[in-house]
Amino acid sequence: MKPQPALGAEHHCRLCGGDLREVLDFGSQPVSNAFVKADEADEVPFFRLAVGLCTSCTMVQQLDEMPPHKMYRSDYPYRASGSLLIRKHFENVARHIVQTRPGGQNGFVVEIGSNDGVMLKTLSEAGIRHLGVDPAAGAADVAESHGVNVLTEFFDEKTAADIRKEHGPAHLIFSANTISHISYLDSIFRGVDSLLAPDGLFVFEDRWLGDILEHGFFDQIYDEHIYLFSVRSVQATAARFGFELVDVEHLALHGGSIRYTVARAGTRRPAAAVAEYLERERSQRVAEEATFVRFSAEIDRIRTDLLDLLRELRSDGRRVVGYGATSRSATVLNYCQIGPDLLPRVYDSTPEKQGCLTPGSKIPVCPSEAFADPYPDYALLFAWNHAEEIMAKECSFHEAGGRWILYVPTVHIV
Ligand code: DWN
Ligand code: ZN
Repeated sequence: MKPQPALGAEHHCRLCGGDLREVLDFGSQPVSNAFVKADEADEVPFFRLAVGLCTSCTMVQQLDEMPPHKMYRSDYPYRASGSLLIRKHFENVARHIVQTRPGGQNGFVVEIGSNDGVMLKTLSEAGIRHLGVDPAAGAADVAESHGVNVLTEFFDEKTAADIRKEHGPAHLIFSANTISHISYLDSIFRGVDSLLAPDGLFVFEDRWLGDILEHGFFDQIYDEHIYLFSVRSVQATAARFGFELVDVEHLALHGGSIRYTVARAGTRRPAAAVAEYLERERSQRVAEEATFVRFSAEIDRIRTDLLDLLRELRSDGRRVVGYGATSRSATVLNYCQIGPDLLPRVYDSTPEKQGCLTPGSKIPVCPSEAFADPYPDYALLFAWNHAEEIMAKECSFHEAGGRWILYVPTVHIV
């Protein structure tokens, strides 16, 4: 994966306008959640998935991007409630909000990217004034069926102004795995500025660049992840719009995420954790090109090892399948050029994905209920972030002699 040397930077940072140094190039990649039927498979859009490092604010971001309406269609298949781990996580988030009651009795909570209501439904049950904002109509319908108030829109400064006019100020704006997915962050922060109460908080969770680089999670790079946030780049971005990063909390979710707490500048004393994580990132050199040169060599190592293993197993007549038709699998399958010849099917529990083909690589997605009919010899686990839950659920596979293949941090079998 040889990134093109920047001959006079043709790409500029979306936030500060600084020069972007190209550091990773995964080539042509599809819309990662375009799980469609066979007759539509050739219409799946592709783009060049390349990543740049801003030489001034250090924000890591995609050089090109897939238009949002092509990614977050009404039939966007991802359902956050699809995993016990995720449901528990957001029940804890919601319980904390119910206990702390931002804004008091009549407080108002807005969630950007509310998906199927996995978090907000607990607030709804507790009678807290709330509003989810999510463009994916299918997921929003599920949320509404659980009594959640949803606005089926993209969140930006116009939507924020409309919400403020109708509901008044928000005392908490929460978001998970969404803010890093939105290229027009300037409009997001201006929207938050117009909607948030003077002493309100903007809290968002996103996977952390530190863990991606440390553990080789290259599959966290796909169309939806426009930015790979670090504490330093989020701090710089918040400051650009009159906000201040006042706290950070590390979460194990998705291989390692950070919960960022942002307040209006000067309204709260930053917690010690902010400086601690800035120091960790400095010592980990997350804003240095050399770190990405090493990372890119690791990615190529994984590709070579994974292809060698799958080809060897095939020539030994072993039956190998995939498990978890994750968005992340798009990068692995298309960058490694893995198709139905090496992986005849992928099992997944999401009804919206079953009976479809994986984007680009066109591997059939089958219901996970059929995983045991009959068990394969090996299963390549794309949903490694749910390994504990899946391996417990499928323990009979292992007892029957089946083995899991994992590809991060390196290719190995368990
Ligand atoms: O950032 C994002 C995260 C939060 O969710 C989004 N951009 C899109 C999506 O990413 P993902 O598809 O990589 O998410 P997950 O949670 O890693 O996907 C897990 C997949 O595995 C789902 O398709 C469901 C499937 N699964 C399964 O088949 N059996 C999951 C579990 C727990 C299972 O038991
Ligand atoms: Zn920048």
